[in-house]
Amino acid sequence: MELFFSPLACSMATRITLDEAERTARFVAVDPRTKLTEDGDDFRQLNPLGLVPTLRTDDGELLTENAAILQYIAQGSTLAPDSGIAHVRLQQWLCFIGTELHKGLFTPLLDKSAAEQVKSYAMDHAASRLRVLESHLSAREYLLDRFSVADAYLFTVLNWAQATRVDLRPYPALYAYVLRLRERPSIKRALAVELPLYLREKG
Ligand SMILES: N[C@@H](CCC(=O)N[C@@H](CS)C(=O)NCC(=O)O)C(=O)O
Repeated sequence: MELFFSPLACSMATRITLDEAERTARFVAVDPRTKLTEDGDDFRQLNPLGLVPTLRTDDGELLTENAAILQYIAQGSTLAPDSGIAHVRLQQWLCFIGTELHKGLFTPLLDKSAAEQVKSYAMDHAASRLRVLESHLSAREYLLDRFSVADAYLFTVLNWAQATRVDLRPYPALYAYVLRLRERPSIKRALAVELPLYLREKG
């Protein structure tokens, strides 16, 4: 498998999941500005949107979209329940993270070209979304009954808060969740690899 990623981007959830599932892949960095891979190839030839994560499977299939890639890697493991209500809850959380948090909140806040009005519109919806998580996590350790790919994705997205005006401290259960997951070995290893790459890329 080959994972096309950019440091600390949403593709970090895939790195965490590969580690949790004890699966290996070749990691190929994509420069988000030039859209060139570290091999010097034009990433848009693989994914016309130029978005990470993109995964090339051992069978040569090209997969895009976090929710699909995470579940592909976690197939057959407890990281992604594939039947019953737990499967439906997993879809619920992956959709919530991908739409309400990733694209709805953090993408405009992190986009240097987004106008202030766009950022403040996104912020208008932040508290209600974060309260949903606060309420859910105040009674549980993970989004589902045990660590799943949804936690890998949620951690990755909430990790961006420190680069934005989103403050997680008024949400004690959510804040504790992030601090707890930061100590999880797979997440520690992912951050140890990707943070230096991110800092180098930022110059
Ligand atoms: N819908 C896609 C979104 C992926 C996405 O937004 N990736 C970001 C990094 S977190 C990206 O590659 N951004 C580069 C760009 O917008 O040019 C998914 O869920 O995988």
